[in-house]
Amino acid sequence: MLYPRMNDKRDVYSLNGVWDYCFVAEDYVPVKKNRSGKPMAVPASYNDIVTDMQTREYSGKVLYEKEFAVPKRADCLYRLRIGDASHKCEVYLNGEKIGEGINGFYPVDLPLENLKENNLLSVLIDNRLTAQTFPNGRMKDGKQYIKHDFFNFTGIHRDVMVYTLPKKHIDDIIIRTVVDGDYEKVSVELKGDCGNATFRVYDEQGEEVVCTKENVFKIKNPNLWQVMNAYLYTLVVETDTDKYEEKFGIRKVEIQGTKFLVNDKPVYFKGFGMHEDFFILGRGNNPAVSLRNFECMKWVNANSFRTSHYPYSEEMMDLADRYGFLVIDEAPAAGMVLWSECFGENACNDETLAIHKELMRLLYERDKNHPCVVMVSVSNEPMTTEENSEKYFEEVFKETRKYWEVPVTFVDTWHANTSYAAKFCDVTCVNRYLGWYTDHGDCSVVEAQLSKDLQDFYDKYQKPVILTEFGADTIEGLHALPAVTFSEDFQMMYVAENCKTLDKLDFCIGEHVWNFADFTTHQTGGRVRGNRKGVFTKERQPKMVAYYLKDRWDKK
Ligand code: BDP
Repeated sequence: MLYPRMNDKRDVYSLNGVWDYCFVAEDYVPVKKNRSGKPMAVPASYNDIVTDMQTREYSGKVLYEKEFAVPKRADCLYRLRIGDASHKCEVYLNGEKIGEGINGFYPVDLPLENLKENNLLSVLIDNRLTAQTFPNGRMKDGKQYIKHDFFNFTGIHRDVMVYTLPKKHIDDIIIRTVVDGDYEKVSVELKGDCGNATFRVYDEQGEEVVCTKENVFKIKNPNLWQVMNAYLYTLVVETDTDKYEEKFGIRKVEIQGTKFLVNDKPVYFKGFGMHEDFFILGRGNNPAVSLRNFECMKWVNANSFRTSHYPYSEEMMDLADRYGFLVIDEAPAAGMVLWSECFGENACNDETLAIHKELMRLLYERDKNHPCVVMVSVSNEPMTTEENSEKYFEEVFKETRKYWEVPVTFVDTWHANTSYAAKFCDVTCVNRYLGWYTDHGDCSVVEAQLSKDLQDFYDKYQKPVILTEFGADTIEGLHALPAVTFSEDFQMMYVAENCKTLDKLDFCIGEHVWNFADFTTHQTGGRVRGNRKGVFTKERQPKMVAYYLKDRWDKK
């Protein structure tokens, strides 16, 4: 699956902007333009744009429509690309169904076969979460219940494009770099009707370093893609009829004992779990916000993040490649609680498993060429204390490893002896809120409890460990002596206490503070304008703890 890029063989037309949207009945079919639509921005969620609660928190079907026209050329094929419509969607062109998106957070890429002079594109979204959607949820009496701690943002969240392809074209490019003794082999696999292909590689100065007809070639004295010191080559593949340009980095990922090696050097993961979330935009992709996120992470001396709790935009992944961040690429499998059949339609079942497997494959299709992806997470905090989760995750891991060559994990909230799925992980990833959700306000419990928990995991599985979440809700500007919870003083003490403990555990290879920035959640008693565990505010300004981390991570 190639991202739409414009060149002398391919056109790209943006359909971003103002669309029409409205809520529709269960059996609605968009055979002709719906005249009751109101204006809505794309890409964006509608939830934080509207002013009434019923619209903000609506669960059901939502119709997005856009009229468009593109220059018609007889010599090419037209396709539609929606970066993400959350969650499931059906797509209609001029009243005819042309395909669907099985889940939010993934691109929908469909042929546009019967384009007219003027066209109507209708995207019928369903934002309801059940045990067969990702994330999981539950509908009861028309009401949405969810187990995860982030808002169910709805809308078309990423760019929408119409693009053209030559009739004989490259469908996909898979780039593999082999870093062995001499660090230099690159192999390119092409899919599609490619015929006679030429491969050219340009370095960052724009100098051509390779020009060949062979799909396996060497780069002399290559620059490796290094953590926070990325080096990206540009591969240009040209066939008789088509051309495509893809960036790649040369890097090797390996686990040796308790070490996670990138290009043979051990790395320590310093960074965050995050969310795609910003004022008014909701989950809408915005390059300025993404860049501010990266600049803040670089400033604080982070070197990595997890795409908690769903795949982030392709544009974010491109930026991570360019900055040199290590990314743990997470599937949208959050809130997975029920494997037991007694829960009937509320239980995860074979259908859930089939979709989960397909989402792991689609993640590979989308992200395979990104050097930043050094590990894949199949789920966040599933209820792996349920016996049936063992078989389920065995299959999900097996499927994921069919595609991905990088280490595979999931993020656990249970204990070494109670988690049925911990054994499948290449790296043990654990979330802990000791002194926050347990022993609230008492940082003195952290050291003993955290060391024991992590040591137990290590003793049992002998895998390196990352503390993938720890954090404390904090209201910026609130200070307290002694440090009580929600103050900046407490957050700093809390984070420092966890970090100090990790420094004593040599099997521990990383710390991801929860969260990079404050973010929107559903309304519950424990959340004041959402989750406030950000090291940065929602405006992307540092809280006091950011200065502690900046100093610590500079030295680490
Ligand atoms: C963890 C979840 C994360 C939440 C966090 C919290 O993985 O999504 O936001 O708790 O409660 O268990 O802050």
